[in-house]
Amino acid sequence: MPEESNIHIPGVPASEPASLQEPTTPREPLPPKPDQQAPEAVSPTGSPTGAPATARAQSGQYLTTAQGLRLGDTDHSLKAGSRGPILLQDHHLREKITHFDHERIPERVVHARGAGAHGVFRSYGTAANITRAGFLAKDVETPVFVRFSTVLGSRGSADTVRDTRGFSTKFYTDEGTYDLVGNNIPVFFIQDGIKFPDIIHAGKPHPDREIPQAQSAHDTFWDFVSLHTEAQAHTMWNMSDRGIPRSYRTMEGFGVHTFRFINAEGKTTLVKFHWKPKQGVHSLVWEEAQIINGMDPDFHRRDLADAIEAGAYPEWELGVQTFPDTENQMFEGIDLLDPTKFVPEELAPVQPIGVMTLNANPTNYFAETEQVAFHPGHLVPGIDVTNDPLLQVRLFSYLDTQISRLGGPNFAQIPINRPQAPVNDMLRDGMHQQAVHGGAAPYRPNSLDGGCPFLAGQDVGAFIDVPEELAASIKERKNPASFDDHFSQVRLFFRSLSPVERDHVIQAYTFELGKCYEKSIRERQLAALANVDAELCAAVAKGLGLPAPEATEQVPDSDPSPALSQVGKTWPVAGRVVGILADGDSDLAAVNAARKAFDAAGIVPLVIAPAGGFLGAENDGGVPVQRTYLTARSTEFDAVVVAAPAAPAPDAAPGLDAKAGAPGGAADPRAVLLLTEAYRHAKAIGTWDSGAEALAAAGIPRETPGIVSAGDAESLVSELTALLAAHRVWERFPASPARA
Ligand code: HDD
Repeated sequence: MPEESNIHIPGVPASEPASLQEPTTPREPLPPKPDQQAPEAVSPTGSPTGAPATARAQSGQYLTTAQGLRLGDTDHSLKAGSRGPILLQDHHLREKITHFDHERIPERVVHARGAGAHGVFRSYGTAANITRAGFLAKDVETPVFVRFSTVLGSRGSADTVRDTRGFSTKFYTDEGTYDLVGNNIPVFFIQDGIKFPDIIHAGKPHPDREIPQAQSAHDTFWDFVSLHTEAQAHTMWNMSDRGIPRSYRTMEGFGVHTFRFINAEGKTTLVKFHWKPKQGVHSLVWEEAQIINGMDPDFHRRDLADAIEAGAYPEWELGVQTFPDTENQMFEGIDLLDPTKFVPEELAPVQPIGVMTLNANPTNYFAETEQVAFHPGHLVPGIDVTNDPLLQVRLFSYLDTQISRLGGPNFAQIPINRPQAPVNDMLRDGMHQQAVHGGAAPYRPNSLDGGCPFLAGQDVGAFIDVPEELAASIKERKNPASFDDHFSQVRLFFRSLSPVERDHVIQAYTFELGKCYEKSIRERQLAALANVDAELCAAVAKGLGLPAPEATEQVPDSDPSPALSQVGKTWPVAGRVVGILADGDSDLAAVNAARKAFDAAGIVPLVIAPAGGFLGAENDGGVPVQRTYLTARSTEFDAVVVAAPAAPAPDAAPGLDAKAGAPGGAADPRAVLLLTEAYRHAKAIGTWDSGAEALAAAGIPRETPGIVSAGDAESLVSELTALLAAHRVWERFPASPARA
């Protein structure tokens, strides 16, 4: 937790507002109203009476129908004779099959694939001088539910595709539910929400064959992006390593739009939200991402659930960049209402205001992760929206989509969506109504129900819309001129990256455009890249075998933002995974010493051997095997230790049935593949002397960066730990072939 501090608003003297708002006393959340509580443990889930809500739904003593009728047979339909036709009167059969037929609901039109987790947000209180949101007062703890997602793919698509990631957080505050529905990229494709169907139709699979799934590497996407230059900013972030995060746990999150904070005195401040992962910011490399999509399409989902189950709770600090709420809402020449622009951290530092810990996996994917309904219009007193035209359209779209996705207007009554503040609405009836509302007068004003419920004032926590003065204007379909610059920040982003990250961007554009069939689309996108950076354009053009066009726009240069690069920093190593290649001939005492040392550093060591079970004697110094050559792939590990002698015979060609590590035998090609991939993906590799031959078999020179060799396990682990902190051995990446 940082030192407690007041949030500083650039351009506003520190003495204003005059006094720090005293932190409010931590409060117990109010108990939900009876009709807003979690469902009874018994009837909807089938659990025994009195069982906790998390009890297994299947743990009741007898199988029943939905009406509670005990059943004696659920395996045989009622037939006219054992070989005869099935009878219509079989009410159990009809109930069972009918319910099954309706088990699916429409998947989200975007962000269909996701993973969720429960947690808690603890506020530092540092923003209490600029917002009166109760959950941002000092030391207030608020339950949260977070859903991470990809944008383009269907619900069953793979996790590690190149795409934007959603980062949605539901804060169950005692002043009402607040949703922060953001992404892992701080800029968006479009400036006005009216174009959202266009960008999504372009990104989704082609309507004729419905391919490709969860990909932007196809003609319709690049057709739109190349014709629509305001999308270049977001696309550049997608083509960078940010488009392929290592884990949901290692992603930053952004609110994207500028929001408005309102403090107790009614003073407003513009803010941009940032989530900073305490685990560090890491990405995959493209080949790794592609391999994982085949080996483990649930990679991100599994990683999040496993970490939480193991007690390695992921944490993010929430921070804000703050800006004076001026009439033109510009900051350092950047229009704060333009969602295709970000504000470099060097110009407006991110000031921490709280920390979120995800500490529980959902009990039921459908009930929680699938049915959770986010909406940027779920606001609390102290936080309001701005006139960003993208946000304005979102305020319509999210409520609307839940009605078709969740089957009606009562989705707020679904357990995961229930507020944890008292609800006293006058919304009535509708599909799937769960409440039994008493009283006779669901309208205002009324005298029959004693005039209840009453309207609240600001003093008792009412949401009051900011009385924003609007400039005299004419009704028109038009953007302000300040939205016209579509290239300077794209250039700023590209030029802020390290050379190796720029190479990755070049390779990504070359890959994606290489998958487009229409030459005119490739040429048009190259024309856009020419306005971003001549070197980038030339390198991609070379890879595509096309001439590099000249720039057509005068694009202003700006200072680079070093904060945008993921290279050159070090991060915590806890939770990183190291594979130890070993076999029966390995020095098992050393392997066990290495496992212990990794464990002490919070790193997860997994032993990979030719077969499962134990290396050596189970109860006498043996080593348990977690992965076999058949089940392991390099992509699961952040570093590899070679503890197997794996001496290849000089003249033996590796064969699939070769026994790894057999003295004088050929190295197993799967072990060799694991090492070559780990090497190619710039991962640290450690050996004992005995592992040197395995490296040689994989063609890995020992005298290259990130290959460490040590006599004892402890020094090896300490050297590898230092390398892991930098995430990869960056200098090992070759320059892009397109640039060479
Ligand atoms: Fe959106 C879902 C993020 C622009 C319309 N959006 C959705 C989700 C995230 C975002 C993270 C998944 C929520 C979940 O996990 O359930 N969307 C964004 C961001 C945007 C953005 C950061 C721009 C800054 N979205 C945007 C626009 C529109 C939508 C401009 C419509 C005009 N988004 C939707 C939606 C979804 C959605 C159709 C699909 C499922 C849902 O809302 O609940 O309404």
